[in-house]
Amino acid sequence: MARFIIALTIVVVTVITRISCCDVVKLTFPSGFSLGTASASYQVEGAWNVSDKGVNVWDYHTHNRPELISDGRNGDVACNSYYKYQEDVALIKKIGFDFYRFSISWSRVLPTGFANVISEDGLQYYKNLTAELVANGIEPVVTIYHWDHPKVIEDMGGWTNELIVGWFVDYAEILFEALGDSVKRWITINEPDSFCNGGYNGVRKAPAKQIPASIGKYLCGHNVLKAHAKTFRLYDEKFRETQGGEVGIVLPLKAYLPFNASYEEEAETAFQFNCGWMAHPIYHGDYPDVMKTRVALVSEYQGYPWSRLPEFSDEWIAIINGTNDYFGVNHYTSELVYPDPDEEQGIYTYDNGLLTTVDSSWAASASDWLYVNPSGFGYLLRKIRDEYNNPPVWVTENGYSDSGELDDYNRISYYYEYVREMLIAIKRDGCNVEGYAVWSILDNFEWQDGYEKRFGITYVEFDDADTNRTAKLSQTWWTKVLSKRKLQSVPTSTNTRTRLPWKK
Ligand code: GBH
Repeated sequence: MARFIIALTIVVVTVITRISCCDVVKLTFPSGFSLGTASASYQVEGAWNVSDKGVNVWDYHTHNRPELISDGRNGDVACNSYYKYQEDVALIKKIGFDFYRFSISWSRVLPTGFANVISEDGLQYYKNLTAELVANGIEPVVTIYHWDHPKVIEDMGGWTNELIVGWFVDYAEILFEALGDSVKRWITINEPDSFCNGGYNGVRKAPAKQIPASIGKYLCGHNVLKAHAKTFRLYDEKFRETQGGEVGIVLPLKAYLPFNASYEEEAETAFQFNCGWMAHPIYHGDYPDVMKTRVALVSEYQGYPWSRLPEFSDEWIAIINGTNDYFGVNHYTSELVYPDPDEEQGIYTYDNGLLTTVDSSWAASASDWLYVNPSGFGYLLRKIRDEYNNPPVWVTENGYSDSGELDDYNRISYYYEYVREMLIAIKRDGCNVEGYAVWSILDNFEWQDGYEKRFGITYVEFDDADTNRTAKLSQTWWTKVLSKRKLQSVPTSTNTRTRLPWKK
């Protein structure tokens, strides 16, 4: 009998624990949680040469090196959002999002690249878009820079020239002045790792400069940190008191998981090279120790008389330290990390000394870099909580690519699983996530993948002059999620509408 009672107690306790666990992670959004959707100027606007707009690096890159874009296409027209912004806003409202994250095209606002000429038309477009959002009760979240800087600045070295810091701050100041009464959440720079690596250490992103041995990449990151910090300081000095907004940077973060239990330290190193590269200087002052020692070591091995990772003066460390009002995270996927076996033979190929792979159980997407591993999202959010003293986090992008299916069950299940992980991280683990954005509201120009990889919850007919939009099933699903403020189950696949043969 005693045994039976003990057994019964165990069962009851287990059930209660389970229930309270599930209660904690009921799939509702916390009150005050902000749900939005995102885009970027070059990916959606089109209108690449209207009015007095200047040429930016992506105009130049796609026009001059179409062979570097998988379908040879460009953002000249894209989604036509320059002309269709009212339709876009109406759609965002209909779906029920709280905020819209869009970016500003530097060369549309400053045709010469510099602050000597401000394009009235260019600025007016962003004033109109912002006003339209506000009038419809949608919060504007503005990215100052999402990869499309003026070509003239690239002619002078772009992000590898420290003078860009001043030019960037001039540009940001014009935006704070023009839009800051309505815009309360600013993102200085989107994903330094992506354009510094893709653009100055390879050819996947503009300006496609293959500067050897990550020298260009690290220099780019160095100047990004300075530009971000100076912009933050400017906001503090001139705008914060009257405008009362928040300023942060957005980092592209993968979850780096140990390939097996003995590679915890390697996973930590991968995290520091990815997230810590930008976040450590911003939250703790200076680059992570492991980055400094590893890059110095490999640089020496390669015969450089100095480390390819630049150094900050004490002055710059102080300027950069503490310049994030919130932590912006773009998250899509995970990787498994293990040590490069060559290093045992004394051969140093990679600054971080690591190789990565993916688990064969992770579902694929249309993008070669995106595999589905929802638990990585929770892992990453807890890591940020622990590493940076639980800062307020805004997930500024999360999404899944396919080739344009209208009944996009894979996308719905991706969102369900990933958002569920996020809700658990918030409710069970106390991660301070305040907002989340769906990438993307529309199919759009996917950089080196052209129009072939689609991330939208809305289908866009790029071959039609009207660039018509059609709801995908995931759009309908998000509409329901937003109206209930609760995750909805994933519909099971019945008949599948494949991508449209568009009817004119
Ligand atoms: C985001 O980057 C971008 O902010 C957004 O503009 C884009 O549309 C969206 O993702 C979907 O791609 O070239 O093989 O070295 C996501 C993070 C980081 C993913 C760079 C692709 C390049 C892999 N990206 N990464 S590779």
